[in-house]
Amino acid sequence: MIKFYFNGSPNPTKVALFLEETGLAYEAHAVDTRMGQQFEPAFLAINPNGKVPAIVDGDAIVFDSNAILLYLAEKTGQFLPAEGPVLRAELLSWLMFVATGVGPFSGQAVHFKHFAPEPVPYAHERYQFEARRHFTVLDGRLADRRYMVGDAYSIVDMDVWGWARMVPFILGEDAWASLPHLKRLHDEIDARPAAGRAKALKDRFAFKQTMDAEARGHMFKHLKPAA
Ligand SMILES: N[C@@H](CCC(=O)N[C@@H](CS)C(=O)NCC(=O)O)C(=O)O
Repeated sequence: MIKFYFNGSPNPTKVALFLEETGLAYEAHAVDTRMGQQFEPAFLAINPNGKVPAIVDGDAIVFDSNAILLYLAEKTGQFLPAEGPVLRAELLSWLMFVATGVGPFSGQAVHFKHFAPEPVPYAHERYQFEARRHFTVLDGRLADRRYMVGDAYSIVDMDVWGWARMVPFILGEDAWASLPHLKRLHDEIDARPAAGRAKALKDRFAFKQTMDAEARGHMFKHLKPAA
């Protein structure tokens, strides 16, 4: 039975989507990052980076959402594009694009838009610009194709959905108007029963809801404690 360490944020939710799409047997383990559970020794032994998601599959430990998607897709043979070097190259390129671009820039955009203790206009504008630019690259990719790679729904689409869900929160409620192709893919995936189950998984656990001083202390370690 796969152990799935998660919270309700974008990176774990795309792995939850894969687990729900495939029906793989898994046991969900909540890691409440607002309570600092990502830094407990037992979890750091699984992911020394102290972030979710991570999975334990027998003797195999995998952390980082894109590594987990690729690992599970290869293990099951599901949601991978057809074989061949051309589609394999596209799969790796787009997975890495989401892993190193869309995710980190969106994360920083969210931080400076919603959570920074004081306004930092330069950082806010830079990360808004870069997050929007990355989503625009995805939108362009989807302008003349239904799915990100090949002609079938794959782990790259799940990866994109995980962050696309957050577009209004990251860029603002009006952002969808300029990302119609990405919105179309988001809506298609979001309507799948497995996506509904993936999003609802967090509701089975009592995650801390408030981003108070204690939560900020756990999640933004560089902040000095209040005097
Ligand atoms: N590159 C990692 C990023 C994981 C990540 O940033 N996880 C966030 C939630 S989406 C987290 O655990 N944050 C807790 C913290 O930063 O302390 C992935 O794709 O899985």
